[in-house]
Amino acid sequence: MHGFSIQTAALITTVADAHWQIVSAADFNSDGEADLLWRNQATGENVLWQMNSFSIQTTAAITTVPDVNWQIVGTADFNRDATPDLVWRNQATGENVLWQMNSTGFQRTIFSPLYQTRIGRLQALLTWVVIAHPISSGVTMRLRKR
Ligand SMILES: [Ca+2]
Ligand SMILES: [Ca+2]
Repeated sequence: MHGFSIQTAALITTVADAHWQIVSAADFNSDGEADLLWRNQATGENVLWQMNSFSIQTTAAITTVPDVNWQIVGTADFNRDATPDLVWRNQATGENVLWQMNSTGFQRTIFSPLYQTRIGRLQALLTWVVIAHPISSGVTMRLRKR
């Protein structure tokens, strides 16, 4: 590595079921610590681990999306409310959906999609990937061929 070195490494909780995959690491509750978003590739369940450095602070289930063709392909704050939002892409149909996320409650934070907006149907362009780009007035998206 050039200019980078590992400062600390620590084991976090083992998840034996390999269907669970980490699909995003972002600070979903704005406490300055990155959190881990998991998606089960078999059941479509989605779970957020709110992290405190290397330990799990709390876990919260968010809306299950049973159709596993839907995959989270991007995480960025699209509406500038300091909460990361989720970009979903259906690998079978090419549909793309943005979930603007919010957190409510004080001690027990609940994450849910605020609303869903269909952001484009690109059935013929399944080989394209979505890239989020921060710009001065917010975040825009563009597609790049794989
Ligand atoms: Ca956090
Ligand atoms: Ca947001």
